[in-house]
Amino acid sequence: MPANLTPIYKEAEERYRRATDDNERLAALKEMLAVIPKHKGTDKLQGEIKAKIAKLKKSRSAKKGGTRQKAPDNIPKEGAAQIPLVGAPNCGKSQFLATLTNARPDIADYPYTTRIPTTAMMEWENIKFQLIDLPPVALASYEGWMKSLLFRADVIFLFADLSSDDLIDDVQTILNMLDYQQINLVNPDFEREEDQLTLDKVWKKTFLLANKYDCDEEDIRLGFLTEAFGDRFPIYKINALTGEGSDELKERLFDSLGLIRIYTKTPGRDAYMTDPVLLMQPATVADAAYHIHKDFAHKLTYARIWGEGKFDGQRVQKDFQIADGDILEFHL
Ligand SMILES: Nc1nc2c(ncn2[C@@H]2O[C@H](COP(=O)(O)OP(=O)(O)OP(=O)(O)O)[C@@H](O)[C@H]2O)c(=O)[nH]1
Ligand SMILES: [Mg+2]
Repeated sequence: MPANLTPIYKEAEERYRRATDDNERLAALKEMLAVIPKHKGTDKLQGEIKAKIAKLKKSRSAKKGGTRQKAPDNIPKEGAAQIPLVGAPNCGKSQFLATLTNARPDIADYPYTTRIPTTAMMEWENIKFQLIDLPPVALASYEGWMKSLLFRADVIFLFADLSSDDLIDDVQTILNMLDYQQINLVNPDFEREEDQLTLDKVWKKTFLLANKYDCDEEDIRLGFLTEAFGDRFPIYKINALTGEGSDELKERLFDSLGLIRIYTKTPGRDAYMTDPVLLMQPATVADAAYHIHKDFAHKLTYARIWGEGKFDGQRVQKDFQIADGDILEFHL
């Protein structure tokens, strides 16, 4: 039986031949299918068009899947510490990030808003901490890349939601899940003893953030939270909408890192106080010089120091212990 194709069909077919991308091809094929005379003589042709449409749709959705944003399992560290925000759905992690940094993550009053990590810098005095907003740590969303990020973290901010009656269970579930992953959350003051050294377990200094401290019955729930976890973690009352409570937290965070800030100057000039060198405690004049340049440390003969408990410009040797806020002038 002849197909008897109409001019309107032939036009659509011509468009299909000339199409330069899959969207145009798909649109033309659909039109061909819509206008093709429907009788026995075109059955085979209709089948071919349908098969082409199906193939194109499949390849388009495969491409879409391929370009979907992928979560990284390693985020290069910046600033004084890398700190993932860990918590149950909806506890206010993204709100905290939005209020304390320049980032603008999605925030919503429904769970599972955050799907991939967002990184942003939180300022404190003249240094910055790197926060990572994560999807909730819950069975429904926990993926391998999250484990990798948590393994690399310097400190963890664990969130509890003071507006939720489930807050104790939520925190406990997270602790259990992470424990199962060999990630043990500990008090920032915790010092690991030699006999606690295990190769397959990591220990992460953790602050418990009791968020939504502006909600109804917040003090009652805070009481339950303190009873359950107050011995294990320091608890900070936070209002992520305003940032209230975060100053105290940031100060304690810096203390927990065991870092000191050192400033350098050249003779006859003032020190540049906005850009400190960060060193692990305990540190000496030689460590500070080494941080600036390896050769510098070798050539150094002495330094002059300004800081608490020292005479201004006091002459010190390489092995002199330095403290947070000291200004150093190196002499070769
Ligand atoms: N009243 C009050 N509401 C808050 C506070 N922090 C967050 N919220 C609100 O709680 C809801 C959830 O906040 P999100 O920041 O999206 O929560 P999340 O933890 O990132 O949620 P997921 O991405 O789903 O894990 C939003 O409507 C926020 O505005 C707070 O301290 N007080
Ligand atoms: Mg979020």
